[in-house]
Amino acid sequence: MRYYSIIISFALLAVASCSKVQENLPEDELAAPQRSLETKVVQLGDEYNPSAFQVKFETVPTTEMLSAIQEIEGIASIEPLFVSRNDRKELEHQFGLDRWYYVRLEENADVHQLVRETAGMASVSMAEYECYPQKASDGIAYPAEEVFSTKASVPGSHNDPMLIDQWHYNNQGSKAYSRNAVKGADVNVKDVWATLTCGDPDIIVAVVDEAVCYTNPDLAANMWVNTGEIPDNGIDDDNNGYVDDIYGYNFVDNNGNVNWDDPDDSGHGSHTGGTIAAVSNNGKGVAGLAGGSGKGDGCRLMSCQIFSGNRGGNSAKAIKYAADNGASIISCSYGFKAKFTSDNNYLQSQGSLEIDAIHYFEACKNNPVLNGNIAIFSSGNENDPYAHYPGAFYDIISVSAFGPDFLPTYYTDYGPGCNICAPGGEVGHLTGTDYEKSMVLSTLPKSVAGSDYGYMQGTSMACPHVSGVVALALSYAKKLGKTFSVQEFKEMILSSTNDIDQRIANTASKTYPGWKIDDLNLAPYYHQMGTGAIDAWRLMMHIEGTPTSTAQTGRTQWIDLTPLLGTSSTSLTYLSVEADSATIDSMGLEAVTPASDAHHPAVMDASGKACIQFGRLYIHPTKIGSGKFTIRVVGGGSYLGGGDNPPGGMEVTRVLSVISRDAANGGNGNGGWL
Ligand SMILES: [Ca+2]
Ligand SMILES: [Ca+2]
Ligand SMILES: [Ca+2]
Ligand SMILES: [Ca+2]
Repeated sequence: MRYYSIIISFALLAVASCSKVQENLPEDELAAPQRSLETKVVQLGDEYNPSAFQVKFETVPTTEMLSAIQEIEGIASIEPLFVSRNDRKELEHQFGLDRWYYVRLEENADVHQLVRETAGMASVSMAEYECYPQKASDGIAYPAEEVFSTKASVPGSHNDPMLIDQWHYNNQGSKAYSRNAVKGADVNVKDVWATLTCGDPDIIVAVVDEAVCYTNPDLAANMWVNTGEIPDNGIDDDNNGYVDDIYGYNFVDNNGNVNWDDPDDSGHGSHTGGTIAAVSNNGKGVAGLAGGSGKGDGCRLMSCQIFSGNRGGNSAKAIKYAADNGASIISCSYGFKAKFTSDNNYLQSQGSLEIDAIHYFEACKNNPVLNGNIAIFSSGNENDPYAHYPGAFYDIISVSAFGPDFLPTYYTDYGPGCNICAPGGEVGHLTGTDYEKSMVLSTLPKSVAGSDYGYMQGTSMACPHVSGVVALALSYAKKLGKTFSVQEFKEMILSSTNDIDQRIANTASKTYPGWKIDDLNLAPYYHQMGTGAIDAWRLMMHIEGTPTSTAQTGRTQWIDLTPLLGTSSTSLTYLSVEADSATIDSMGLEAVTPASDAHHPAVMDASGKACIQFGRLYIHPTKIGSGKFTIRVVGGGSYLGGGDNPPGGMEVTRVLSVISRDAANGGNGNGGWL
C-alpha cells in the first residue's frame, strides 16, 4: 500500500502540471481535461477480490457503454452494483449509485490489467478494486461470567446485574476497573436514562460488522425484524430486493442467513451491537446505551453482516441496505488501511464506492427527526496519527478511544480525520485475573465466547458508544417533536463533549507493566482526540435547547446565569429556583447558606439545596452527576403583573442544566475535566 500511495502523489503532480500545459489548448479541450489513469484507479486496501472489480461511469451508462466493457477480453459480466429502491431513484442518481457497476472476470483473468484498461476508457470515472475492510479491534473477546441477581448493581439506575462493571456508562472511579480510574470517564448516560429517554423502537441502528447474535438473551428483544419477509422460503416476500432477510442481510455470502457460525468469528458484531442496544433494565446481564427501560422500548438493531470469520463482504452494499430498510444510524467499527488517508488532497478530490454509499445513506430520510441519517465510524487501531478510511473523510464522523483512566488508549488512531472520542477500553490496567475489567463489557454469542457476555477493546468499541448516544438523541428528539438537519445534528454531536486535553497535558506518559502499555508518551495526543469525549447528557440538552454549565464536585460555588438570562442576570428580580429530586440525588446536593445581605435577599429552593443571590445560582454538589434547575424571574420590573397588582412584569421561566465533575487539578485531584 505504501508503494501505491507514492504512485498517487506522483499522479497528483502530473495533473497539476498538465493543467498549465492546457492553458494553450483550444477551449473545447479545456472544458474536459483528461484525468490521469492513476486518479481513476481506486484501491482501499492490500487485500482485494482477484475475480471482480467495480466501475463508476461518468454518466448513467447506455447499452453501448456497457457492452464496450463486456466485450473486453477477460471480462465475464457487468451488472448494476446496487439493489435499487423504486421510490429513491432520484436520490440514487444524485449520489451516483446508478453509475456503479460490478464487473466479474473470467477465470485466470488479470484483475490489475483489466482495472487499468477499464479506467482508461473515457466513459469510466473510477475503477475500484473490491477491497474488504478490517475490524477495528484486535478481535479478542474475553468472556465474562454471567452475574445473576435480582438486585440492581448500580443503585438508582437500570437493574441489569452486570451494569456495575460497565464503567464506560457510569465510571465511579472504582479501582475495580483501573488503578487510575477517573470518575466520570464515561459517556454520562445515567441521568439521561433516569429522566429523559432510554430509546425508541422506531430508531433503527444498522450494525455493519460481524453478525449480531439475534439469539442472545440480552439482544433478541431489541433486534429489528423485517416483518414483511417470511423466513427460509427462498422468496423475497416484501420485494425489497433481498431474499429471506429477517434480521438484516449477510453481505459475505450474499444471502439472508445472518450468522456467527464461522470458527474464526470473534463476536465483534454482537459486542458492538450490545453497546448500542443490549436490552436494558430487564434484570439480566448488561445494559445497552439505547436498550430501553425494560418495557420493550429499546432502539432496534439491524445486522448488516460484512464479516464472517476472516472473510469480508461488500460494505457499500451493506450501507445501501441499511439506508433502504429504515436504519437511522450506521455503526461502522471497521476501516480500510488506505495509507492515502494522510494525503488530504487525494482524500478530498477522490471519491470511492464507500463514500458514495455513505453520502446516499446520510441523505435518506428514515425517521421523523432528521432530513437524513447519521454514519459513525471507528478511527482505527494502528496507533496511527490519522484516522483510517472512510472515517478520515472530512464530513464523516470518526471515533477515537479512551480508557477508564480518561487517557488515550495505546492502540487508538488520533489526529487528522478523528472527530470525537469515546470509551474503547484498554486491557491490563489491573493485574491477576481482573486484567480485562478495564475493557468494554457487552454481549457476545455464547457459541463463540462460551458466555453470552464478555470484554473487548478497540476503537470498534468506542464507535458504538457514539452510535448508542446518537440513537438516544434521536429517540429524545422524536419524543420532544423536534426536527433538525443532518448537518445541525452532526454539529450538536461534535459539540456535546468534555475536554480530555487537560488530562492529557497533565500526564506525561502512562504505564501498565506487563501489558503493551509501557511508558506511552501522551504528548502526541494533545489536541488530537477530536472535539473531546462524548457526553450524552450534553447532547440531550442541545436537543432541548437547554444551556449547560459545569460545577465542581465537593464545594459550595456559584454559577453564572448569563448563558440563561443574558448579562442582565445580575440585576433581575428572581421569583424562585427549583431543583427536582432527581437533580438533588444525582449531584448529591447539600444545603447552601445564603449571605446575610439586606440589599440582596436570597431566593431559596424549598429543599434549601439551591439558592439565587447576587444574580447567581449557588449549589454544593457532593457527587458527579447531572441535573436541571428551573429559575423564574420577572420580565420587566420588580413584580409580576396581573391579578390585583398594578401593571407589572411578565413571568419568565428558564431551565439551566448543570453537570458536576471533579476538577482536573486541585479539588480531589483525581484528574477530572473541569
Ligand atoms: Ca426481502
Ligand atoms: Ca422469504
Ligand atoms: Ca440486560
Ligand atoms: Ca472524519
